[in-house]
Amino acid sequence: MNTLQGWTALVTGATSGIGEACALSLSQEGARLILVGRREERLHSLAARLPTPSHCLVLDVGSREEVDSSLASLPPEFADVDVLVNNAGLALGQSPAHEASMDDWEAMIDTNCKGLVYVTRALLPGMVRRNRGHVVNLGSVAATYPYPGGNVYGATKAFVHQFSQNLKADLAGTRVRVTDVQPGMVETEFSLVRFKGDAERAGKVYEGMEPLTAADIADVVLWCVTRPPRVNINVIEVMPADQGFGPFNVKRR
Ligand code: NDP
Ligand code: 8X3
Repeated sequence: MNTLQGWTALVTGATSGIGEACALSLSQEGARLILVGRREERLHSLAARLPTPSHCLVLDVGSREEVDSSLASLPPEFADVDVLVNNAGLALGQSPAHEASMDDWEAMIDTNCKGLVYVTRALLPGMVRRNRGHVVNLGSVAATYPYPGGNVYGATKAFVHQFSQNLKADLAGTRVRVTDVQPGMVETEFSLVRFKGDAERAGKVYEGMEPLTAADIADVVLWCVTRPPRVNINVIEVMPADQGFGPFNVKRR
């Protein structure tokens, strides 16, 4: 199938996990790709595996200057972005709020909130002008369901949800669509990053259960993007069959 032939998609955080899987599936569907991330070698290695033309952008989405200058100087054949997958993001640590690191909190806010906003604001005017576009934001179940140590990470994903809904309000009547995809547990490098390279602790997160794969989420993203232009999927929440909800945390005396 080549339903996205003639489309250009930009995926942030394409060096790993969900972003890498989204880039692959969008390319397999015919889109040309702009691949964004900080690890240059991984971007080029992914580019070599894509069946369509691609352009690599080595940048930190949390740097407004880098985002603005790179996106303002895209090669002409990649300049009209139709699909933006705002995927770059991370959790750092899982300490209770009164013990958490302020540096970790700032890094999550800079990437998950500010980075997402910078990239969106840079690409949205072109989408509106061409009356064609789709912004897919990677939110999380953590936006809705709090858990111990989720604190600022959950709050950043709640920001992603509200920003997505408010974008939708501004874009009503245009053919620019907005979707907030909210995954539960997906086995990627997410937990390795969260626990700062502690592979044993990261592995325990998925022990004895079957997590989602990055490809499962890429499927969902592709499905949202390939609906008819009149259809906007506002929010989509996806969990592994093995994941459920915790009870209220009542401290009994
Ligand atoms: P990974 O750690 O595997 O991938 C994260 C990606 O984000 C990497 O490509 C990384 O690239 C990129 N990234 C991080 N910081 C920056 C930055 N400052 N600038 C540019 N790129 C950056 O995790 P996932 O694939 O799991 O995570 C992708 C998204 O999905 C995140 O937003 C995450 O919050 C969300 N999510 C993940 C879930 C999970 O269980 N895995 C569940 C729900 C949501 P590089 O380091 O090369 O810059
Ligand atoms: C990632 C899912 O439950 O680890 O967004 O916060 S969770």
